[in-house]
Amino acid sequence: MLSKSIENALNKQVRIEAESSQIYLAMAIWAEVKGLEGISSFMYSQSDEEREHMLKLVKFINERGGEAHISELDAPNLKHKTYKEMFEKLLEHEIFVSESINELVHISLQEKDYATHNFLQWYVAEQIEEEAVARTILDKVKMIGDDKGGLYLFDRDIQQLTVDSAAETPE
Ligand code: OFO
Repeated sequence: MLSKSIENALNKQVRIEAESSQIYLAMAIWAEVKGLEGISSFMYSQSDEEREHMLKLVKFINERGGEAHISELDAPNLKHKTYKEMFEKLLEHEIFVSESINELVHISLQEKDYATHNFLQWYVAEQIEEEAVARTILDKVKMIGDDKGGLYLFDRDIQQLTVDSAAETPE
């Protein structure tokens, strides 16, 4: 059985995952209307993943005697000056999510809720992976700079990254 404070903290994370999904959906749209098809499909699949992260939390809360709460979401920022700026925001956002997960891990230990602590390890590992992907992408984006040919190839290659990560998405 979840304590009220753990239930509230997990529900805060439900909202963060839902907002992450919205943020990446907005990024997918930004890229799609600019004809950056690869980047856009990468963002669509990131958005789907975040929804899965949210659902995993929802199920856990409900299974442990709590009740998942779906709250109102803030509208994501739709303006990015460049695709580089967009990927910088993606990394920044993932770092924010990691900090939030770390805080949850901390609370679960404080309350000696080892089941929740154990459940959260999946998110800890996932965040390491997501931050690493975001950093690798950003390094490539920085390397490309203003080179249009580089952007063309990057947009093509990132599509492959989407296919690869979808193949290994955990349930
Ligand atoms: Fe990428 O944030 Fe979910 O966990």
